[in-house]
Amino acid sequence: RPRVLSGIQPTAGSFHLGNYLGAVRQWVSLQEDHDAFYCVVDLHAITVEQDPKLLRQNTRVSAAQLLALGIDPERSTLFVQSHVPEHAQLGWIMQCLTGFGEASRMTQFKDKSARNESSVGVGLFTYPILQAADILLYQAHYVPVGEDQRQHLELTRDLAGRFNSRYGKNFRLPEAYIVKDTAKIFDLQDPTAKMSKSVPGGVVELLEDTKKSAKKIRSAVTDTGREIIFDVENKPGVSNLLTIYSALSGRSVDDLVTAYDGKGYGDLKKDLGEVFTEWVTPIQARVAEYLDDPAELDKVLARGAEHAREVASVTLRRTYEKIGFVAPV
Ligand code: AQP
Repeated sequence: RPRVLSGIQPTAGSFHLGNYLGAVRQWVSLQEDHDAFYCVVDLHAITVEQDPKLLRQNTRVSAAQLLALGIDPERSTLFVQSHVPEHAQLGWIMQCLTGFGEASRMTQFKDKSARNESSVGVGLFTYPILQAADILLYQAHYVPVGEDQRQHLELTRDLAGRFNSRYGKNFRLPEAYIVKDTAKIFDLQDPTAKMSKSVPGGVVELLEDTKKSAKKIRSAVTDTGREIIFDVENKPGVSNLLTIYSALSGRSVDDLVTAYDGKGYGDLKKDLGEVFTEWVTPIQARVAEYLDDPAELDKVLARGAEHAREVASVTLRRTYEKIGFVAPV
């Protein structure tokens, strides 16, 4: 079975709709017929300052959300990145292979560092290189992510190719797995920008009070005119709502456009609020159940890490050998 790997940061506690529709939804469907590895990337989280207590809590909350959203630990390997030290170890090797100029071209770093001018650490800069190590350790065929990660995936492929040509074939070149319709979910207040936890306001969080989400959806910025049609250029706000509605309800965008013919933006938003609430309420309940038993949750994660290490350690050992490190006796 082809292998997939992906990760999600535990920084905010709650995932948002962009994380779910852009990535986690695909994780759930891919586990059916792939050898899937999914991790909560806590090493990535500390590229910006974290409160230790909150980080610990949010890591468990993230794992609980993945389980509640449908990741089955019997079928997928679910683990916490810091439980598998090979990530940091291969991360160093990948850093030594990366050009400074090459890393400087990453647009996510440029955006994030522009927003946090006072506290930009080197870790934020090298983040995509650690991400490359995350992927290459497992020899993943596919990496299910949102559109914002495409450039990082290209870097991963470049680094893998460079290593292979310098030291001999060692890494599989992974492909981004990006589902076009939901590749980029937009902010409800600014439908030309991606929904992102660092720009709160138009972000729908899975774990917030559903009344709050419904209100955010009701007050989403829509476009001039009155017609409910899918037209990303001219009607980015309405198109974004239709994308979300379609993904959550399973109805096609065309079907929705027909159903809302002659109705107003207000109707669409009110109904989408209800669709979201109905979808997320049982998920919230399941998250609470998983968090009620953190010892059991930790056990699931420990089992995942054990399996992940079996795979990761083989790649790391081979990589050390190719580089010329003397193996310990
Ligand atoms: N708006 C989005 N649309 C589609 N996919 C998205 N992803 C994130 N935002 C959107 C995808 O979610 C996965 C997990 O992402 P992450 O752990 O890197 O989270 P993030 O990038 O920190 O999430 P944010 O909200 O985008 O945070 P900031 O503001 O820090 O960048 C990834 O596959 C990502 O593509």
